[in-house]
Amino acid sequence: MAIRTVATTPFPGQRPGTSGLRKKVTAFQQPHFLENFVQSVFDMLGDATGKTLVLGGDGRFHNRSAIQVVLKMAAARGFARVLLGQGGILSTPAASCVIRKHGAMGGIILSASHNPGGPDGDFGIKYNAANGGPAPEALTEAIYERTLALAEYRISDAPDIDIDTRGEHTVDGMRVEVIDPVADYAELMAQLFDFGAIRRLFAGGFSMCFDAMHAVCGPYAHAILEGMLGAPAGTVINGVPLEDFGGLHPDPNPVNAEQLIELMAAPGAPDFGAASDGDADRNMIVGRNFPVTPSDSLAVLAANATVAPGYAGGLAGIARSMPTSRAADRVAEALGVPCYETPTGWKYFGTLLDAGKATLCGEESYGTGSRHIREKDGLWAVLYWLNLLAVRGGSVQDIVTAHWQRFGRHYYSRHDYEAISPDAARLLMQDLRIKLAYMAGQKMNHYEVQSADDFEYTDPVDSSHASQQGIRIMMTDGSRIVYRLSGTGTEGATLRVYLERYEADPAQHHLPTQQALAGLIAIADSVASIVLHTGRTNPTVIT
Ligand code: VG1
Ligand code: CO
Repeated sequence: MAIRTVATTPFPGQRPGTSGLRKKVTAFQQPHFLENFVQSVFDMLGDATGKTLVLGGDGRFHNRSAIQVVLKMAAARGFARVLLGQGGILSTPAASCVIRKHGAMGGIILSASHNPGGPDGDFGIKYNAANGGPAPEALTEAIYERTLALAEYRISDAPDIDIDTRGEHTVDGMRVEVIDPVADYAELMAQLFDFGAIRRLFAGGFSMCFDAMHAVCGPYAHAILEGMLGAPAGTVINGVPLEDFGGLHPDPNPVNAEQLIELMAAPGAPDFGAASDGDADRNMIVGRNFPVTPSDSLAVLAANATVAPGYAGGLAGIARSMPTSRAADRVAEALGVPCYETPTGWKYFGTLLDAGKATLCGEESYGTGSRHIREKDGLWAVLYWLNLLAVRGGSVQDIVTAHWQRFGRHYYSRHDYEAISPDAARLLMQDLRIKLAYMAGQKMNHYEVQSADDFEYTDPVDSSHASQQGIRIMMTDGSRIVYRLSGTGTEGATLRVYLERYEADPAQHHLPTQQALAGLIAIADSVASIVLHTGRTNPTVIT
């Protein structure tokens, strides 16, 4: 067997976005496309001699053939060992867990997360560092620069290996250990949560529906919920990972997880519902006829953190992405701990977690996580809720409404305008930036603008800087409108408009969300001239 050096030419668009490089499967199927990116990642890493790489993916179409390519390139790069999830499967949180537990140099995760899959869908790849977290911006930019200059890559001509049989294999002298994708992760969960209490909850007749959306969480949810915790068989639905997610859009929100939402609203609904996304790092929590917003979920977990044994010592701090509602800030204030506001994307939480400054983190996009790994973690959040329900009793709705009574309610919604023209999206943002300087003090309906800016962030740990992270319009009553462009889409541009209104009065906590936000929604449209720029009169998705 030999290592071949293959001549190649750069692909112009290989800049990682909010979470890795995502493109259509057809883009990844072009000769050299995947290889170029993997070589560019490898070129940015130090000496791999004696080092371990973790490898796995969310099982979507193209995963299995991409795994073979990465293995052969890792052998050519000189890695001593690869830990590969059986069948090429590792959820994003499990990959983070395995990297940390086994002291790997890093990991490659093949996933386009919440993006649709299948031959006409999306594929993706991201590199996670030794702390188990997504490569920081400086590294992803260096990788991108490298893709633009790449002239060759190195790959072994060893044959494909059997990725479905656990145990040791060899690729050109490099050891490949095919591991159980669930075991390390399940062991970690059992350390963090009171599995005894949750087992008793299920034994007492508590019912749940977990929708794995035919994505990678299925095996994890089956093993942990139905296996270790004794939930009845059938608790997990859509639990078999499929290459095209069975045609579902594996994004756990009330629009895409329609089956779960309907079930939770029907007579005789289970006590508790949850769903996770393509790579199992997102979660949606649903009570009986009562979806919980991710921002509220973060705040509720933070306020009740000590119910779980892994967090019995309390929180050092909370971190949330800028567009996430400020419900968590109120909890942090009450607990007397700091609340950090970061740009969108889990990579910005890494330094805070490594430095012990934050214990819990969250994003409005159905992402919650903690210091236990360096990625958001869907099933972890679900287990946290189960632990809370087991200890506190009552329903999801009871817990959330009691939380609102104590802290006030942050009405929250995100309006997405998908697949709009990139030029129109850029113009809209440019126009908004020009308007920023004149906005403070302006009266809009019954709101008054307190301040407006383009969010910038300086990392309190390593002082790295990120600018143009979203335009914020902040009202004197604490309400906010935020605009930013998505960094994960693969078709045109996606405009996200985030709306938040604070309501202290419990008598006003029962309003339908869109109604409560109607005034802000009208302002958001007129300030940014959304209809004019995009030609759209309505958002594509409202969550
Ligand atoms: C979106 C979300 C962001 C999340 C990212 C990755 O990014 O808004 O909060 O971290 O997806 O999630 P964007 O740039 O499209 O708004 V996942 O589960 O797709 O890796
Ligand atoms: Co995801």
